[in-house]
Amino acid sequence: MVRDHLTKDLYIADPAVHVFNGKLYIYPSHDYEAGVPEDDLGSHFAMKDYHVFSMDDVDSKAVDHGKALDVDDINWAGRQLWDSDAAYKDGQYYLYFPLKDKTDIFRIGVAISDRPEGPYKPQPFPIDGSYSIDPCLFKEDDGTHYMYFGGIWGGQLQRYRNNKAIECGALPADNEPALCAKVVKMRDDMLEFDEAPKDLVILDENGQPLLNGDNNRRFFEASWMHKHQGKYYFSYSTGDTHKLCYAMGDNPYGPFTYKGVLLNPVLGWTTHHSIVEFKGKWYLFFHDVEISGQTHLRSTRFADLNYRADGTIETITVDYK
Ligand code: FUB
Repeated sequence: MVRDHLTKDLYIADPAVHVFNGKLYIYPSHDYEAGVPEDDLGSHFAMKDYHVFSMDDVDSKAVDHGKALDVDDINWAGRQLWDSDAAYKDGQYYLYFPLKDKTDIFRIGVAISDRPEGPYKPQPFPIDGSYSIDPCLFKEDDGTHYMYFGGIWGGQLQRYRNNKAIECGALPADNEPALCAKVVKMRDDMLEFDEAPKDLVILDENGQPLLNGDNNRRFFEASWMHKHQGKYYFSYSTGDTHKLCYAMGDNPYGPFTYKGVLLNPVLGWTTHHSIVEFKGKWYLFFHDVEISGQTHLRSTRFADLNYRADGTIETITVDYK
C-alpha cells in the first residue's frame, strides 16, 4: 500500500528514516523555492536548513520538530544542504550532511545533539577526506557504523578516482565499469572516517561490475543500506533513468549483486528513499512531486515493502490515477 504524503506544510525530500526511542524519526531535505534556474548540476536544489519529523506510528500524524540545523550556523558553508542522515551512539545523535564549501566543492559535515530532533551543533570542519553527497549511516550488529555516500553529475563523484580529485572530472566510457558508491567505517567517536573510503562494487548476474553505460542499473546517487535476515541490501537511485534499485551482499563492504527495481519512476526527476523496519514490518520512504508538480519541490510518503521467500523484494509502483 502506498500512503499519502506526510505533510503539505513543507516540501520534504530524500527521507532518511530511523527508529529512535520507539518512534520513527524522519531526516529529510527541506526543499523551498529559491528561485535558482534548473540545470543538470541540480543548482535549483538550493536548500538552506533541515527540519526533523517524527511519527509515533505509521498511521500517526508526522510532527515537525522545527529547524534542526541552519546553513548560517555552519562556518565552512557555501551552499546547498542536500540529503542528510542521522545515527545514534552512546547518548548522542549525529546528523551527517553534504554541503558545498566556500569553493563550491561538496564535503560531508557532522553535527551533534543529545536529542534525535535536534537542534544540532555542527563541527567546525567537514569530515577529513569526505567528498560528494548523500551520506547514509548503517549500524552493524556489533555497533560499528559505516557511511555510504556518493552521487554523480551535480554530486561531483565523477571528479574523484581512488579518493583523489582528478583533472578531467569525467565519467568513465560507457563500456567501462560504472563509478561506485563509497563505503567507509566510521571512527569510534563518529566524527571522522576510520579508514580510506572503498568502492562499493555492484556486479551483474555474471559476476561482472555494472558498466557506466548501463543507465538502467548502475549507481547514480541516494545510497541506503539495510540488513534483513542476515543479508545486506544496498539500494540506490539510477538518476537519469529515475529508478530505485537494489543489490544484495554478504557483508557491509560487498561486493553486491544487482537484484532489481525497488520503486518504479515516480513523478519528478529525482528519486530517493530509505528502508526501515518498524514494529515488525518493513517500509520504503521516498519522495515525489505529486503535490507541487515541480522537480525541486518534493514531498515525502511511504509504502509497505514486501520480501519474497528468497529474500528479493517486490517492486513498488505508485498509481497516480
Ligand atoms: O536533494 C538534493 C539531491 O537530490 C539529493 O542529494 C539527491 O539524492 C537527489 O535526491
